[in-house]
Amino acid sequence: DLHVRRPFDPSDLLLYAVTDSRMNQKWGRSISDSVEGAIQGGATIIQLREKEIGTNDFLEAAKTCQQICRHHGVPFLINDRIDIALACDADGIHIGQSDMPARVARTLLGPDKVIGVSCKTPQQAEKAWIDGADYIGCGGVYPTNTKENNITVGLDGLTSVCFASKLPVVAIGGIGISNAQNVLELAVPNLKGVAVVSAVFDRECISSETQKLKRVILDSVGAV
Ligand code: TZP
Ligand code: MG
Repeated sequence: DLHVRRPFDPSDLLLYAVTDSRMNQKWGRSISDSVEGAIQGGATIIQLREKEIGTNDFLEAAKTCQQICRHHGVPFLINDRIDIALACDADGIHIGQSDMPARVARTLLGPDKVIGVSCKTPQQAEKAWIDGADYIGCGGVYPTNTKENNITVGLDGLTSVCFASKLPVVAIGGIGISNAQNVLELAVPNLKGVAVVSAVFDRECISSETQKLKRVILDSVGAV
């Protein structure tokens, strides 16, 4: 049954697509069309990241995306908003260092939901591990225009975050077709994939861009 939730697997982090409504507006498409496109192109997990809409619109978008993702058997996470994740029965959340601590989020969400935490340092990674997170998002690896005032950690910072815990790590920030291989050929065992916004959503055809990126990722992972 396609609609049954399956447990989170670290390999789900391989091609992690993070939505951005500004890019959907720019290209004149709906959130559901863009999420469908990313999944058709081979995205392995979707995060709904909405920084500029009200709670009700966020919830409606979340319910729609959750249905699409569950239909395709792709895990669906909500950025920041535990209340919205619970309300739409998302598979989990992704939180940053200034959001609620993962330990508290775990108490609210229970053992079965996925919790991802953004980390830039080994100390933050260790804390995420102790707090009961399921994975770490590490970045910005490269400079990006998608997130303002985001300090980059580079490949060295990414490597030290990976070494700080046993949690699976997904790299984010300025990653796309041209440099995904540089990230993945670090060949650190718990580095499980790349997370992208503009490389898939700020493109004319989301599904074909996602597909091209997936090819690069699979070739890079296969080569190490
Ligand atoms: N967190 C760290 S960098 C970033 C986030 C959400 C934005 C990544 O966007 P892009 O377009 O893939 O560089
Ligand atoms: Mg946040």
